[in-house]
Amino acid sequence: MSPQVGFQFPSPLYPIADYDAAPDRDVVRLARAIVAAGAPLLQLRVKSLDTQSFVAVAREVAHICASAGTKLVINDRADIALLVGALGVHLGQEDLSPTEVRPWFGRPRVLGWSTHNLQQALKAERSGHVDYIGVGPIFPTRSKANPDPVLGLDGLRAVRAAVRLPIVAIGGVTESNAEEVLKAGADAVAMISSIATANDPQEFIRRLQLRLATRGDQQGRSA
Ligand code: TZP
Ligand code: MG
Repeated sequence: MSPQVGFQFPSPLYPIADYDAAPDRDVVRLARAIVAAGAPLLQLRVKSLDTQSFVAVAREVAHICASAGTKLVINDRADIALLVGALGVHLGQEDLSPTEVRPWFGRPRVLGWSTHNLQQALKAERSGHVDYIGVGPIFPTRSKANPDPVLGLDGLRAVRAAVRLPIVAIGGVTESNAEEVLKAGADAVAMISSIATANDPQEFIRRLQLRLATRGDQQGRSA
């Protein structure tokens, strides 16, 4: 099946509000800061709550996103994404597969799939059900339990050369390396701990969005 074209990341920064990484586990507050910074897209990642509590948090975050026009993606759970009216779901390799989810998670809803090597990325593209892929971990990370082997920038370049789907790079991406990751072919960079541990997450995101959005101009000027 030919790759789906259509989805594009609205910003080179894809912030993830992670329940376990959030200060005091106040992921709603963290999401509010991300939205207040003007992020057009936000992923909510909750690994350690029961389903009812996850839904309650997701409803709150969905409300905050809706009031600001921020698009919301729910990690792992397409059912919760549907329930709270989120735009999309981000699935991992151990979750329900895109083939299982897409029939009831219809377009224009967005389906992202985490991939950790070239074979998985090619499979995502061939499936025809995936709107974007996560690729990582690019660098070592502590935000994921049992992470797959680090891909490095060369691994990212190899995936970029092989697939047309939009790529969000994840794993160990920080303010200092984000630009080189984008240069290596990612369309966006996802961050968990850099955002959650920032002194002022709202100010951090505002600054980083500006820096990443103008990086083309800067490269042009220095060339
Ligand atoms: N998938 C691959 S690495 C990762 C996920 C969810 C965690 C990224 O977190 P951080 O803190 O930005 O390295
Ligand atoms: Mg998952």
